[in-house]
Amino acid sequence: MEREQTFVMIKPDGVERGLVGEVLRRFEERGLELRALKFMEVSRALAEEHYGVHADKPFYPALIEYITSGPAVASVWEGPNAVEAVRATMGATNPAEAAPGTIRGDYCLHIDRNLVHGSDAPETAEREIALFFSDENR
Ligand code: IDP
Ligand code: MG
Repeated sequence: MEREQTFVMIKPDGVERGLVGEVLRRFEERGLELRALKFMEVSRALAEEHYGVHADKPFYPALIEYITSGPAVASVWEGPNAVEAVRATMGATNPAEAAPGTIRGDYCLHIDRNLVHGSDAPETAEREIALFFSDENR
């Protein structure tokens, strides 16, 4: 299986609730390797760029408010099939439907506060890593 990298963000609710260590621990225990880690405020411009594909969705304005509502933690993880491994460890987008044992299934219940973001494909991961770890967003 090919090694790849993926981008993970612990969203502001995860930081606010003191779940940063728990979320990082789950990815580490899964065997993924931490390659970059940063505590940061996500600017409105960065949030809009990151979630650009959702710009025409009804939840978009609330999503931008959510992601910019407090500090977040950005990270890069590497391993075999890392994109899918992270998505499976996070659980379904809607926490109400996420399986117990997943991060979302264990720690949240509402789709508008789902704790964590993980890239959905290797190409997306490349774009998101470049975006969050570019010089101007350091
Ligand atoms: P993902 O985070 O699992 O990749 P996406 O469909 O890409 O899910 O949606 C991005 C984010 O937008 C979700 O993680 C969630 O925070 C938010 N979101 C998605 N769908 C809804 C919705 O129906 N209501 C409110 N927020 C939503
Ligand atoms: Mg997505």
